[in-house]
Amino acid sequence: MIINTDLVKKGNQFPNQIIDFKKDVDKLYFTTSNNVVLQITIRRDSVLRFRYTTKGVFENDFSYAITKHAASGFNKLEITEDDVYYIVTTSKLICKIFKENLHISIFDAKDNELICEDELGFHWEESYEYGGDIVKLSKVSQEGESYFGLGDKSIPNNLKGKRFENWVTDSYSFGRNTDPLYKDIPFYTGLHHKKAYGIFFDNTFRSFFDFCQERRNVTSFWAQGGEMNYYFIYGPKMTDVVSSYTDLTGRPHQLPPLWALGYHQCKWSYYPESKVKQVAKTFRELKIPCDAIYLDIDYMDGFRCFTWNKEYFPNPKKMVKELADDGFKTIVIIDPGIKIDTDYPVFKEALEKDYFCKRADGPYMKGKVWPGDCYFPDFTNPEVREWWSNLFKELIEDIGVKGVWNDMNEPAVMEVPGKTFPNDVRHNYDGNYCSHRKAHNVYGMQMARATYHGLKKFSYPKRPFVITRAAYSGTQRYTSSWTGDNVASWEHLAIANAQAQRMCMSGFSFVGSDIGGFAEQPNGELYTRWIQLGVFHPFCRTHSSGDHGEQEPFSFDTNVTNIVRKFIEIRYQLLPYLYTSFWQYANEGIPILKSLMLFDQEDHHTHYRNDEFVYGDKILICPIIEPNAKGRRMYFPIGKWFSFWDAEVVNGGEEKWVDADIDSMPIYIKEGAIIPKYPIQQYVGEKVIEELTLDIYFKNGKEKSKVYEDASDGYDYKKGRFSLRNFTLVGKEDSLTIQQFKEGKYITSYNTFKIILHGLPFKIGSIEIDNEKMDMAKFNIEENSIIVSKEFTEIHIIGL
Ligand code: MIG
Repeated sequence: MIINTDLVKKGNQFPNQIIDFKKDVDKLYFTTSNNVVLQITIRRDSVLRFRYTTKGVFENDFSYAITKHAASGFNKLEITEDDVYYIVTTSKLICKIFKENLHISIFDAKDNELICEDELGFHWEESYEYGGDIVKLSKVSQEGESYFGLGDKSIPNNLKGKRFENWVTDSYSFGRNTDPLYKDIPFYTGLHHKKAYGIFFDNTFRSFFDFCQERRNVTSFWAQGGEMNYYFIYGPKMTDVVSSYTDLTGRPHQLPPLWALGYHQCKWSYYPESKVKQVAKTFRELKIPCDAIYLDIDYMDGFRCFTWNKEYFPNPKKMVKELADDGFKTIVIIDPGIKIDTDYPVFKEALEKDYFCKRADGPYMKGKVWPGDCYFPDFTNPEVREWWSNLFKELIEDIGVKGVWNDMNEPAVMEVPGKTFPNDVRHNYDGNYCSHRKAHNVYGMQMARATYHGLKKFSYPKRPFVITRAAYSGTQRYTSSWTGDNVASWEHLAIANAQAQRMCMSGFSFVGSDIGGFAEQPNGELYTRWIQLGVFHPFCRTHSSGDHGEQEPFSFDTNVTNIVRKFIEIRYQLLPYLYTSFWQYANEGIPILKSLMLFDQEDHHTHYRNDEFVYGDKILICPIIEPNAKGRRMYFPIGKWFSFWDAEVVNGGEEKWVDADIDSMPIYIKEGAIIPKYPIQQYVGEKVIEELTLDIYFKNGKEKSKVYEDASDGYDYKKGRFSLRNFTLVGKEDSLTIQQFKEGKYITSYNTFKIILHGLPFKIGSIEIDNEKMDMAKFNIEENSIIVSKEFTEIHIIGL
């Protein structure tokens, strides 16, 4: 008898030829002679799911990423075969499965063009250490293909030529190319021959993506365990790819309260109470709009979650109320680590109820974080999540806190290799018991989810607000996010721009960076330039570690304060515009920031642009990201653009120099746009909006704009109490027509619009509003404006 005790490493294994095919409603099963099964699910005509097992049977099908609200259903499904392939045809796609080796090729059903094809296709290595497989897949990179997405990677837009790792990590003071970072969003978009498709690799193990780095014409992805399980999402428009991806992984369950789109001020840490109040007061004295102020870890008693340091904050309820009276919402931090302290009720209860994570052999997962030695709730256990959500009752209902900030939820552990839990820690994973290898990347997401449910419950009838650092695909349903511990440097300003754009194209739009930088200290110029970018990010918050001095809009010289105020005021004026973009994102998954290739993928120049982006769908932004700049070169997408500052017109389709001294930045409005504006407020709700300004930019042609409004908070909008104004502008050489079509039952507080006309190529002879001639004496010549009823259906402006 030969006894071989050495491991036989077989290396990569591959599927053999297909020997069996079965169809079960929307699922197709292809079995190979070596017992590999490929399951293809037809989710929609443009969305196919591919799932492989090497054991003949599939594991329980469970995903934290896929929402139960995802659409399904298709118009066409036809399956044919010839000697070489099985051919699956929907109304959008043709998918060929090679009988010989299970390789996949996918074509556009309209013109038969090749979109995506396997190179080695699915293959695997057995995982001798942990059981199961290391699952791998490689695809051919098509000619001229570019790659985008993948979450918060700190590099310029196109991912081609690079390799990435997904393992949610506390990356203090990360830099360009630091990988991995705080989030795992294993979703990318490929773009070639003007067509875009997406791949979402829904596998929570440590995963890797290689975009033509290892081999020039090959893109591959693999994970250290779990299933090869990915969704192929066809566009061909990149916005449709992102939108379908968010249909699968979800969109925010409700709009944020409007105040959450205001300006937020944060620091590690504002304490004691007198300091918090002084900061708040200074905002009001200097008339710098601000809606939220944050309490970092020092508000707690010995860093115990759900407690207060009574020396610094003797009466939190009173303080929170006084801040609220002045328009400030208080947001507090909550970390996952629960201090080991038998006199601490949260600890005691979790211990009694067996809610803490344990190591493989039984001991608790003990780790050092801010409170000292801690245990950590297993947020992948639904019962733990429910318990956790209830812990927010007092903070929200009683004390009046309006938002919660989840930090350190990678989870971060101090003074250990890897800065997180060891691999052997056990998790419930909603009944799919597993080790930390599988649960790590979703731990933070499940914590944020539990926090969100608590806030949703106790903030009712108002909307919840949560912010998280760690995330996996789907986290956008519950919470906003920031990009973690960046640095006050010019390079980081550029990184913040890249990360926010990348998060948006990865389905997660409610994001922003620590404005000014978390570590180290910006000078006034850097802070100013960062604010200029930050006010055009969906989430807008200054935050700093505080080790290096003050970082508020008024911590620099008065010139900085004045410019910063001016830009925060622009954010507040544009709130209805941002809110409309958010509504489009929450409804249709349309990214709030559109990198230029998302805005116009047909124009190949856009594929290589990084700095410029479109805010919403009408405002082109290009931040100044270098010191001492008096302007910069930027690319204008095809079409005409009006300067926000003086309505000067620029013809797009090329790169141009733009002046932008420190008090300015390049902001351009798309021709034909109708931009809604509110008056400047010091906080949302400070004023009753008595008039809505509509800035109208001429276009020779047609353009549509929308304005969405509702009660700014609460859930009435879900019952139809919203106001959606659909505007259609049609400009000709000697006339301009604006039509309004209104939907929804919400009645806005204002009764009139102030319409300001920009760039009319003709002199106005007469104006008709709903077929009645307007008295031209009412035309404000200085401002080029008219006041009209908000109920108008058509304005007709006729040239002389
Ligand atoms: O170990 O709570 O990213 O925003 O101010 C640092 C203190 C913990 C990291 C967060 C940062 C926060 C800080 N936290």
